Amino acid sequence: MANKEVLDNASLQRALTRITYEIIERNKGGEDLVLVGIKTRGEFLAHRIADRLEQLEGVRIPVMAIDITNFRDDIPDHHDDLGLNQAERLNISEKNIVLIDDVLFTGRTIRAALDALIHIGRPKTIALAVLVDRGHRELPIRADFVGKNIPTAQNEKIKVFVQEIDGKDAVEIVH
Ligand code: 3GP
Ligand code: 5GP
Ligand code: MG
Repeated sequence: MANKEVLDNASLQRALTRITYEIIERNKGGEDLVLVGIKTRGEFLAHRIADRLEQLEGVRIPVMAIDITNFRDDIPDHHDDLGLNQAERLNISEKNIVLIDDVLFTGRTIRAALDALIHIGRPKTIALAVLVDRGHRELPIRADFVGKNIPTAQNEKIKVFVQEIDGKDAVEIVH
């Protein structure tokens, strides 16, 4: 099984910076913006984008992390538990949410995340940012901001490395 690097450290940084500019452009300075990172790696990417937003715009955008495992429709016995205590639940009503995940594949995770968000409030808008879109959607879901489109075969896997847990920033395709 050979791994091929598709984003190295520098290109991953550039992709996150570009997504940040696109989010700023869409949200005019970031008013009422909340970033929601999907655990595990989406949470770290959300914090990276928040840091860039602060550097570029001088505003600190709130970040919330959600664990949508319990909301997935393809997991038996799923139940509505976001893995958040009350203090970790931000007020998302009337906010512009950008959902952030590492890899977009079938779209089921995002469907579950939309369900989870609407369970806790009524956002004004929800957009989606992903580092990698690997194709193979099973639902009518698309990303508004994409780091890199990587067409994959069903049996290929994308490996996302983030410094915080993997010791490096990179994306590899596993054949
Ligand atoms: P995460 O960090 O976003 O939770 O290597 C672990 C990561 O790879 C996890 O992502 C895990 O969900 C993800 N992963 C790799 N291949 C697959 C896959 O085919 N399906 C799902 N659901 N997750 C995968
Ligand atoms: P989906 O629900 O769209 O099928 O998959 C999206 C979620 O599953 C993402 O949060 C991601 O963690 C995980 N996932 C699906 N396929 C892959 C993959 O090839 N690589 C990685 N790293 N994660 C994947
Ligand atoms: Mg993920």
